[in-house]
Amino acid sequence: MTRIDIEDMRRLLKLYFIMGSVNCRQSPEDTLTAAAAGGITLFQFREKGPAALKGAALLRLGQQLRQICRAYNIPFIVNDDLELAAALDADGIHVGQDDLPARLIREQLGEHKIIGVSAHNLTEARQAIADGADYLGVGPVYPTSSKNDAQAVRGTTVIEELRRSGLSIPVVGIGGITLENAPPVIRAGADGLSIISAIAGAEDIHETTRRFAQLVTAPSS
Ligand code: 3NM
Repeated sequence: MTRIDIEDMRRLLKLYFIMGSVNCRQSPEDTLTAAAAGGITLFQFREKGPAALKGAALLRLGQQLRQICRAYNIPFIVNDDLELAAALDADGIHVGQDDLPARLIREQLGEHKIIGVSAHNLTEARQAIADGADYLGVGPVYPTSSKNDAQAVRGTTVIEELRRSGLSIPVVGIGGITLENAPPVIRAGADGLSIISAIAGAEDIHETTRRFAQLVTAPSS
């Protein structure tokens, strides 16, 4: 099998929901089901932090979330953990700058899995592309409380810089994105929005997701 088509990747990034059990107000299964029904296009299982599940409980939750994604035909990405990604037969993996380099992951996983890389500047973006990344997560665009070790807030400048430099790789903006502040992220050249708390922490997850989905498909965004 071959690498994911670049335009298919762009479409999948439109509304990229990321979540682990620590991000949820209700059960993770109900949270993901509501977001899936509301129109997310891609999901990342990101079980991080001191209260993160481990071992059998981690695997069990991963299997349940994987099932929900299958039912809604939403590709399932695992954050950072190659072993877990293999155990869950994930569609891809997302890595940060401190994780295994994308080049090694590509060697291990082969061509047909999606590989995403977090990039915070042009140098990291170019390296990730050379290493075989299918998409970049660029952030934090706005202040976030969902990532303890987040880098300095950069607004939309890095996304703009990337596009000005002629890099056409699919890009998703991440960090503090809400319904109110999302439009500039798309205008800057991102293909989509990556969101944890504005969806996982919403009072009405289905309705909030539906509004995000409208925003990323609206011709004026
Ligand atoms: N990565 P929220 S910011 C997982 O800058 C993650 O690379 C970031 O969560 C980066 O939507 C972030 O709740 C957290 O702000 C995004």
